[in-house]
Amino acid sequence: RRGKKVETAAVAARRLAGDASGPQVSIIMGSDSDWPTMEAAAQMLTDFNVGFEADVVSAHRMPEDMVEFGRGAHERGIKVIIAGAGGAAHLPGMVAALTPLPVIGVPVPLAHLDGMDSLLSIVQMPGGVPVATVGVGNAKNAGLLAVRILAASSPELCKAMVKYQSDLRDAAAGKGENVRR
Ligand code: RP5
Repeated sequence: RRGKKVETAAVAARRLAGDASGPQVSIIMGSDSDWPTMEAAAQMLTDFNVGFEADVVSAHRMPEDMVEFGRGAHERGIKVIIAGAGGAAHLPGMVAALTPLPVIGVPVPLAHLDGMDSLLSIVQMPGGVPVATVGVGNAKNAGLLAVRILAASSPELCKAMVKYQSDLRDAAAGKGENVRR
């Protein structure tokens, strides 16, 4: 990051989300340094026209803010939380303990251990406190999973997801033609 201007998560989220009022999804992360990974979730939500907010809520450096966020998210109308963190990645699990909402965890890979530390910290939750964990660095799938959760009660979003899947199929089949030739 040094020497390079990095757009902060909150600023970039405002840019992507436009004027979206009443966000349905909250994207939180342990540090601004997680944003280059987490941005893919914001992009998916933007593509499906789902309102979201994004900010840094560090479990270790801002524990009181994390508790306030976790206790209040559902009262603010948030429906799904996407939480990303790297290393000793306690944020998704702690927020899942505080909120009744579904929490999707994104293991952010850091310089050491290739994200295995983040993955195991997020995925190994005790029974009773679920975190839907996506693959290491796969914030795109976190965004898509949030859309699918919302689509269960939104015919419009469900239709958009069916179209997305049909496009995926066409793209894959198109590539297959090249292989067969
Ligand atoms: C974690 O520590 C964050 O989620 C981030 O992945 C990692 C490093 O944070 P910085 O030192 O870059 O702020 O809590």
